[in-house]
Formats: sequence, structure tokens, C-alpha cells
Amino acid sequence: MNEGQARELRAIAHKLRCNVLEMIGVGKAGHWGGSVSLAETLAVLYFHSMRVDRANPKNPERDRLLLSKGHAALIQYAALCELGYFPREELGKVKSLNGLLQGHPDLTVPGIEAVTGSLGQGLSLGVGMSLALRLDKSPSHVFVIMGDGEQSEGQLWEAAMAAANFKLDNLTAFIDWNKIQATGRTEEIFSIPDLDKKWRSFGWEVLTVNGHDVAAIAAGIEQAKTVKGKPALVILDTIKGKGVSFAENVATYHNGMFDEKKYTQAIEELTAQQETV
Ligand SMILES: Cc1ncc(C[n+]2csc(CCOP(=O)(O)OP(=O)(O)O)c2C)c(N)n1
Repeated sequence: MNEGQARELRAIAHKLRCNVLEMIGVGKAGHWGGSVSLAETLAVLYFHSMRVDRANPKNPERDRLLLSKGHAALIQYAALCELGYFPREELGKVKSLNGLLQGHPDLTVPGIEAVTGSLGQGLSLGVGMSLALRLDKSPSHVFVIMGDGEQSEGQLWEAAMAAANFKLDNLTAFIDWNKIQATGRTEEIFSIPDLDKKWRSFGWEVLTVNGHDVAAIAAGIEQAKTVKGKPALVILDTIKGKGVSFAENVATYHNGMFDEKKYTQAIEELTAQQETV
């Protein structure tokens, strides 16, 4: 990737963070932390690495992206909005009864491939889709994004074994390794050391990249897609709440609220970053 492409993707990631902030607004609970830790990854996936057909979101040859950590839907909505899949006004109506975009992803939203939110299920769905696409000899690739807290879900490890058993090289999974889950540090709540070794021992190709470096993410995805005969996992080394200083690495902003003062500060910080992307 050249510097021009990288700059463009950084600008998109920045835009996605701004969209998430717009959706949360003042005095409304929203999953800021685990959404924005994925801003660069979603920018790279939707605007660089994935087969996306903006004119036809249902194109059978599209790549599929499943957000297994469905509570972070805001960042996916932010990206789908930038792709033009629904009108911008929907961002202002998020989580309201007359709005399209609800707190967790569902199939009424163009670009959403699966209902997620009950943690641990997305990889199983991804395995099923990968098998079906392979049967159809489809060129499509399936991407599944999980959380590090989510790694304590047993179903996910069953899916990990199944993917290796079926040699699913049209499947790439990610772990958003932001080290914090809903109420505190993942390590303290449910420690799962050596995630890379665990996944490797389950038969996966595993690599770790800086999850806020668009070029590193794109290279990681490229490498993952060249793996043959087994699925690949990209561990994204990220910061929860990335982009707003007082919310970085703070569990309160897993599903927190911005008051007027904090919201203004967040806007100021994001605006300042715009100059340097
Ligand atoms: C089966 C299930 N149990 C509990 C929850 C409640 N919950 C929502 S988010 C979350 C923490 C997830 O942490 P992590 O996977 O690290 O996500 P991130 O920090 O990246 O947002 C929990 C426990 C849930 N959504 N599903």
C-alpha cells in the first residue's frame, strides 16, 4: 500500500470515529470503546480489502463481514453509512423505535450479514457461511471479528476446531485485542493467556498486527488470505476507546455516556486529529 492509500484509509477511520460519536451524542449510552478500537480495521476491510459492491450490497460474490462482538455495531453502521447503504439521517436515530439502526446488528440493515450480540456465536455462523460458499465454488471470503473478552465463550472454540477440521481457507477471523471487556481488564475478569498459541494449537494460522496501523492491517489480511488448507486469525493489537484521551483504556466507556462537557472535549480532540491523519 502506498502512502496516499494509507492516508485515505486513515481519513476514513477518522470519519468512522466521528460517525460513532455523532450516534452516541450527549446523554445516550453507547458502545464507544469497543467500536472505535476497530475503526482502522473496518476502514481497511470495507474500503480496501473486501469485495464490496456499493451498487448491490447483496451481490452474491461479495465478501462477508460478521461482527461477532455485535455490541460494537456502531462502528459497522458508521462504515456502512459511508458506503452509502442507507441515508445519513439514520445515524441520528440510532437505537430509537423509528430508526433502522438498533443496538445490535440485525438483517434489516443493508450490509449486515448476521444477527449478533449474544457473544460467542459469530464464528459458528462464519464457519457455516464459509462451508456453503466453498460448496458453491464462490470467490467470496468470510471475515469474522471477535472480542478478547468474548474468547471465554465455549461455542467459539468448537467453531475454531470445526474451521480447522474443514480446512476453511476462505475464512479469516480477527480478535480485537483491546485488553478490556465490559467491566474491567480482560486479564483480571477471565484471563486467557497466550491467545496466539491457543489458536495455533487449534490448527489456525495466526498473526498479530498493530490494529491502528492501516498498512499493517492490510498486509495482515493479505497474508491471511494467502494461507492454504487452514483458516487464519489476525490478532489486532488495539486500544479500547482509541481517539478520545479520557476514554482510552477506561472500562466505563465500554457502554458509557458523554455529558455535554465530555462530548465537547471529544469533538475537539477528534477535530485536532483530523489535521494529522
Ligand atoms: C453471551 C453473552 N454474555 C454476555 C454479554 C454481555 N456483554 C456485552 S459486551 C461484553 C464484553 C465483551 O468484551 P470484548 O469481547 O472484549 O469486547 P470489546 O471490549 O472489544 O468491546 C459482555 C460480557 C453478551 N453480549 N453476550
